[in-house]
Amino acid sequence: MLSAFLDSITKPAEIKALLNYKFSPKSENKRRHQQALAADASKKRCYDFLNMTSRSFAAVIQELDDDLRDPVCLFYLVLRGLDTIEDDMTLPLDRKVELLRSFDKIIYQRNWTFKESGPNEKDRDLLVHFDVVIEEFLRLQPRFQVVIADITHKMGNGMADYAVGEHRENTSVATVKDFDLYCHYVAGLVGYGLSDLFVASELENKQVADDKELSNSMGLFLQKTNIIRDYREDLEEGRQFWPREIWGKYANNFADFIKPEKKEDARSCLSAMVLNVLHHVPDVLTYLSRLHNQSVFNFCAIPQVMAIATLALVFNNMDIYQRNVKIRKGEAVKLILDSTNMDNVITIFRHYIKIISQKNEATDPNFMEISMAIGKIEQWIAANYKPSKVVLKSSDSSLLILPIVIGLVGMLVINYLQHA
Ligand code: IN0
Repeated sequence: MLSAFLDSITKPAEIKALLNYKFSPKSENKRRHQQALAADASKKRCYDFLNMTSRSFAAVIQELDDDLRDPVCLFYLVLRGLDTIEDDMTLPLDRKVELLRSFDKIIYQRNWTFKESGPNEKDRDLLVHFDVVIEEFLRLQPRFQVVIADITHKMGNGMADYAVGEHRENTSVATVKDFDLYCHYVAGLVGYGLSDLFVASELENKQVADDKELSNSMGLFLQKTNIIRDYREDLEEGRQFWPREIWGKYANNFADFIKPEKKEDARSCLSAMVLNVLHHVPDVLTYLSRLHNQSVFNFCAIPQVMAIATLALVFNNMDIYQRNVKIRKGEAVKLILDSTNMDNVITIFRHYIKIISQKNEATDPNFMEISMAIGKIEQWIAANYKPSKVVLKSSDSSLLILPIVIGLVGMLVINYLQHA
């Protein structure tokens, strides 16, 4: 926590956001939710799993309105179970494929548990106690159950196809089309399922679920950004998600990009990957602009603004080939607090698109195409958003925050002296 403050020490707005986040009172939604959990031990175990598997995203799920909170929580846990099986390199392939293809039936089997995950699988425990998830899944209204089972069926089979080597060339995803298909299975389908859950809850209009392309883009934008960011980590774990059709233009071997002598090819390859992701932005903004419910809007907008911030951070950033890069906690918290309406979301996207534009270099082979993709995004914004009143307070907090910064530095000095 202290290090999060230190990382943002020169960014008063982020310090303010961190303090705000830490000390803000609980929302009405969350209070009601926690009261309900106190009276329902079995449901509480599901939320404990949720909080274990994803810290910050779990908080966002728990802010959803009552009708959607449990369905989305269970959807998330079921997908996490499926993901853990897909991810596990210690499972024999035929066993893995059998599980993936039948997972939509497994979630209806009371008392089913799974102890075969590798010891290092981080969500092994979730599958060991999966009976808890299944029990709560079976308590959902059938209209929610069918959505979750339908997506689980499609995703499990898509993952199984990839696991047996379809759409791949050796260890690598082959074409951009294959890349889009893989991301559709693991993330686009999540967009389909969530949109169906929103509509089933009647918190959103039918229109939100009808436009499949937009729901798909919501997932692809997140997943592709993660795939770029995680180059090094995935490489070390023997996974390759970047399509050969893109990286093959710049190297013979996917691992070559970590070599110092390949630096310029690595730069070009990275910008080709970022260009591919930028194409999804207009769809993302269109989808978000169609949402009506406040809790659904926050839930959907937060991961998307995190992704555009991450994309701006990784663009032209050679560090991704050496280590994990992440946006500062203070930056993330500021984005979470700001993502409450479409005007703010547009302002945020504009900000990061501008950063990408400034990092775009005329010597890059993708310079022109990136400029055009950015142009398209700006056109979308100009056509759909009249320049409205400034909604984000920008620098007016910098003076207010000064005493706080001084206080923090004081705390640090005291802390240091105590331990010295
Ligand atoms: C998600 C998505 C998600 C949220 C809201 C709307 C969505 C619409 C379409 C597709 C996905 C949508 O968001 C989470 C965000 C998340 O988990 N963030 C991590 C941080 C990180 O870096 O991983 C966190 O721990 O906070 C997401 O990434 N995915 C996801 C999974 C299930 C559900 Cl129900 C919603 C994963 C993925 C693969 C991108 C779909």
